[in-house]
Amino acid sequence: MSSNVAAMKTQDVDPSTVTDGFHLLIDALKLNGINTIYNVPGIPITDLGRYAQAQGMRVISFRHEQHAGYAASVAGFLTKKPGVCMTVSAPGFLNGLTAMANATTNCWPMILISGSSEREIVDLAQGDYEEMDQLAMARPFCKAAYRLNYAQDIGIAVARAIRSAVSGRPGGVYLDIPGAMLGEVMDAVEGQRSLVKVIDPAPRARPSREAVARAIDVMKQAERPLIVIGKGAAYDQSDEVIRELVEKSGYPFLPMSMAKGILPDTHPQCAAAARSLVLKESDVVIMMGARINWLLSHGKGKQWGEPGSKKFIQIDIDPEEMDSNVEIAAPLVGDVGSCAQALIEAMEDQGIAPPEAWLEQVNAKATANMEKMSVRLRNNNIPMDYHAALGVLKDIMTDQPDTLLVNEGANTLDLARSIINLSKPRQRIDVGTWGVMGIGMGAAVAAAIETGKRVLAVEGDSAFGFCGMEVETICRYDLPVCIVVFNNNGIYRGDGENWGGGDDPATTVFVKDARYDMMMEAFGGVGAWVKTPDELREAVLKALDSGKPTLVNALIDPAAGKESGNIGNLNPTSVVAQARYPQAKTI
Ligand code: ADP
Ligand code: TZD
Ligand code: MG
Repeated sequence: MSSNVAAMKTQDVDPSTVTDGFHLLIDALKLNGINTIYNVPGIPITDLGRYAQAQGMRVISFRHEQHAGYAASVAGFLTKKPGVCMTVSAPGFLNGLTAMANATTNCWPMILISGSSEREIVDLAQGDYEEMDQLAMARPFCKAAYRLNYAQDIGIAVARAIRSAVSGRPGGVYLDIPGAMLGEVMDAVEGQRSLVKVIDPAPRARPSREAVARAIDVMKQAERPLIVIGKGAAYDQSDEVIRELVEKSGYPFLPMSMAKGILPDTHPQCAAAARSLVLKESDVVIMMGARINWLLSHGKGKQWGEPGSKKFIQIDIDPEEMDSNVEIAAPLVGDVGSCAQALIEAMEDQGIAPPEAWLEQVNAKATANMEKMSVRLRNNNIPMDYHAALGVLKDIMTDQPDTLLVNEGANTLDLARSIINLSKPRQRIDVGTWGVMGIGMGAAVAAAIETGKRVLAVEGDSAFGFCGMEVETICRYDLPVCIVVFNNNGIYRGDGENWGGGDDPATTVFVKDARYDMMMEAFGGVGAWVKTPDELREAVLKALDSGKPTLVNALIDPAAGKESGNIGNLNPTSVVAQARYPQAKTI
């Protein structure tokens, strides 16, 4: 800070010759193409939000920081630019921290900017307003954490934050903003000169020639090959190259949930409906921007067939991901686009084509499973079950491919994921790697803001409860979001009983037939309460047609769901518990 400007009084200030921390931060973000902030106002960042809006940024204010944070992280996933979440100190910061940790876990770029209290007081633990050593708290949950002590460092700090968030494996970055720094005054010309534009923030990373040759050798041996496509591939935005690799190789492919739509789910090589078969029987698996984590049983166990029966080729930007769970026969370190392109070129004239018998086996299984499913989707059971409701939403999404899908819950998630076909990249946003509940409304807001498209959010009633207050945010910004709450009166099922026989309700049930639709009406949106597939169809079509914030409260049979959806096997149990509670066997 130059001392002559530090002593200035308001009446002496010519805003064209001086600037301050507030404006430098806004200028630094804008210079780097970041034009939206997801935030909750309060000391010391209330004015920062106002000034950002005054300077032409889009500032979306939420009711709770966790949802602002989820929105920022989803913006990062959709755009490949870090989404920015802004919070107040200690409690606001901690509310946002969950979302930043979730972003890091999902490899989504996000910057959490939090105001912080007086450093001198915090460091001596003298009890400042909202005192907390935020920088230290943030570190374990992000890729990098920086504190901005002087206005002159804003340019470089924002540049570092952006590069840390998007280069290599993307993730969360924390930027600590002591309130006093925002008010620091600086010469305008010096200030402008201190800003940094990040050139090529996430450089393409090409795999080495040897690594590509090794992968081709493995592909040549394949008799039952498979490509697993993950959300790292969706993030990479190399949609055309991925498609070319899949089609040139002729390999069946399995999309992980947020990779659905890079190639349409109806593509003839899509093996989603034969998932168990391809995981078990394949002999060579190309992992493309997908980790071999719990979502894929760590690449081991019954699901993967005979031990030692597979060879893995793994494409990932992060070399440390290799061999994390199983041996990787051919690691390809680089971005998905460059690795896929290198494989396409090296495949030429190598005679790579899967045996017909394998493709026929996969197709036969997929067709049989789809036929079985299509009967269930057309049922007219009263009360309505998941399948009937999802049959309706599947048809609507097929007819309206420009609509984005947000999805969370347990049964609501697992069934919607497999039933609703998608045909566009980055069309689906869900609970991600952690299976986190409550991401839905933040994701819906970000999807609408970042793409300008319609959003259909299919939410379990429990999942919705984690973020339901953000319907006010959706109404306030008049976003074209249609929320469908699958209301089965509870977590997994709505028919649980108190095993002690007391008056308290079971731990997993909610108020019966709750009117979530009225929550939306409370803020001026449209509510609908539906009990049949026909009513559901009419309400959702009307919502997507009008673009008005809408909540469709869909009554679902409380007995239709399974404990924990498809992952009930992850619940711990014991022989003692089984002996003590005979009911445990029946859920
Ligand atoms: P899914 O949940 O869909 O299986 P994961 O989140 O487990 O996907 O895996 C995503 C992987 O993609 C991570 O290991 C991450 O390092 C990687 N990744 C992220 N961006 C890129 C990119 N641009 N190119 C290659 N790999 C990437
Ligand atoms: N808290 C958080 C943040 N994430 C979680 N995943 C959970 C708790 C545990 N949990 C699940 O894993 S799914 C779920 C919870 C509470 C809700 C399932 O109920 P739902 O869906 O109503 O959303 P269904 O259709 O009733 O199964
Ligand atoms: Mg439920």
